[in-house]
Amino acid sequence: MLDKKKWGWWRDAVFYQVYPKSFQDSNGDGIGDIPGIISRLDYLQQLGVDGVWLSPVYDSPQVDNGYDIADYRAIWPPMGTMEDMDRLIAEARARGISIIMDLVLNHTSDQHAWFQRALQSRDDPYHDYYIWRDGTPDAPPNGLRASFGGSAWTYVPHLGQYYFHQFAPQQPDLNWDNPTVRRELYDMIRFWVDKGVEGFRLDVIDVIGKDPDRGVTCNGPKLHPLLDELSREAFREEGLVTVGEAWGADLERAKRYSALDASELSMVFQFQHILLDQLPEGEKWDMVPLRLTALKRCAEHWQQGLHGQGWNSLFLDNHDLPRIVSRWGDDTTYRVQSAKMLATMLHGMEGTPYVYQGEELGMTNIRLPIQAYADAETQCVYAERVARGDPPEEVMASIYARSRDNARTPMQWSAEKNAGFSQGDPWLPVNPNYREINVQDQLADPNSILAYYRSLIALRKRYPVFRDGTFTLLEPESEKLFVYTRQTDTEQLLVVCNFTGETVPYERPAAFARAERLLGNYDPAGGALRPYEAQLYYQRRQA
Ligand code: TEU
Ligand code: CA
Repeated sequence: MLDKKKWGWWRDAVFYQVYPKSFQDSNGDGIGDIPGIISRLDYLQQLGVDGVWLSPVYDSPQVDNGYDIADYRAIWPPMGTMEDMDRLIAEARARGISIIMDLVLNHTSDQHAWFQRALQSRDDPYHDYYIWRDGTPDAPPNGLRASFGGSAWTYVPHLGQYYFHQFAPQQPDLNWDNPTVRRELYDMIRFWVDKGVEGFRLDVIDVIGKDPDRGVTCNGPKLHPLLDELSREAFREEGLVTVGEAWGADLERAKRYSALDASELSMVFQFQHILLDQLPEGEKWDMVPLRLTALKRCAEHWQQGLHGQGWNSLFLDNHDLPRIVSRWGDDTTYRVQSAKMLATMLHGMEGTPYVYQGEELGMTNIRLPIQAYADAETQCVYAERVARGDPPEEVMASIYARSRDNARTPMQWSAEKNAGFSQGDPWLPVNPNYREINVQDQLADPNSILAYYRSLIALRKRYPVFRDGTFTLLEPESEKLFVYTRQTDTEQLLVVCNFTGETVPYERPAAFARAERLLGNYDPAGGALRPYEAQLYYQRRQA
């Protein structure tokens, strides 16, 4: 077990993201809940993870599945009670698992008591908790657009003012210029630390320093001063792990976020790799094929750039992204091989890996009729694009590939009713492939994707080179193979991945000719790599 009082313990950790609504329902209402998560802690312990990042469980009207918080200090009743939450923290800790809460600090729900007061009058002290501009109904302050479509400004007639929201109109942005707001948030964070929470994932943290009047949202001028204060006031508690979601992070910014003096955060989720298969000036719905050389260059940039200067997070999946096996692997013929290959590619790198629920099973994307998508973002893009004249089949093709609901279908525990997720009607359909893809079968199969993840996680803990080694890209020009080494003075690792469904000729470098094979998704053979083959080789170095 890791010593979580030691600064930097998270460099040896592997985290697992739970999306509570879809993880395990315990009472048949079709909604995953905290008692359900508790009942699956043994599973997570067996997998070997050190912490769980819990997507929001706070009280919420669920316009955005809990990323619209109505009360930061209460649990959404269908999710359970505060006693359940206390029990989850304790039961997890007893298994060496830290609970990492999701902090949504940029906005609240419009149902939050603060916003309800803010709506009452311009003179209410809570009014200034949010961002308001005077105006007339037909003239918003500027043309800023909200992330889920439409204007970022919503008019409130009885106040004669607009409020600002970067996401849905039901998610008004908090006014970070107001010191009282910041104090409230820091106190709230202490409330959870006192409960035994050991870290936080900070939702859209790179937009809190915004300057909406100048049209600036991401990476605003006040961002780093605010983060510095946040960290000083709320996080410098010994051992807390903090990971910021930062779509706008480049390498220089990430160095600052994850600086070794702990002045800001432990690490950030950056998305440069995730943005590679969309049109540079477009949205995620505007898809282009992934070029492997671009992915490799991106990995090299981050691996070498943060080495010794900051810290990477490593992820391919989360609750906002399509399933990686459907995206960059092959979710039909080579599903098992390609899921293991993608995991090998990622877990061989320097940084803290995050496994998103179901990724360890090779869960895939889903196709639903448009009415069945629960996600607000999906509904918005459909309405907007069909209205502007895009053929509906084209819009649906993008949704099948990119909708956030791909990641949110219920966890597939078994071949039983509703995949063992719920006795009732699941809030979002279960992927019909649960009879072939589920935990129960994979636990019984030593060659399963699940077993492979367990091995990868265990290997990271056995060999320091996974944490410390320098990264060198080999075969940089290949559009088929992703090959790299990690090296320290005493150890070296070779990671070999075939990103195609073809057999590709390949010889290991001489330096690894006698290396030990740690793990792979095929029995080793010489001279070529089979479809989606991945191998990990290890060797001690002579001094
Ligand atoms: O996501 C941030 C965000 O910008 C997303 O809208 C993202 O761009 C989109 O999902 C990609 O298609 C965070 C949360 O992770 C997300 O679930 C929330 O909806 C959002 O913030 C608002 O809180
Ligand atoms: Ca339930």
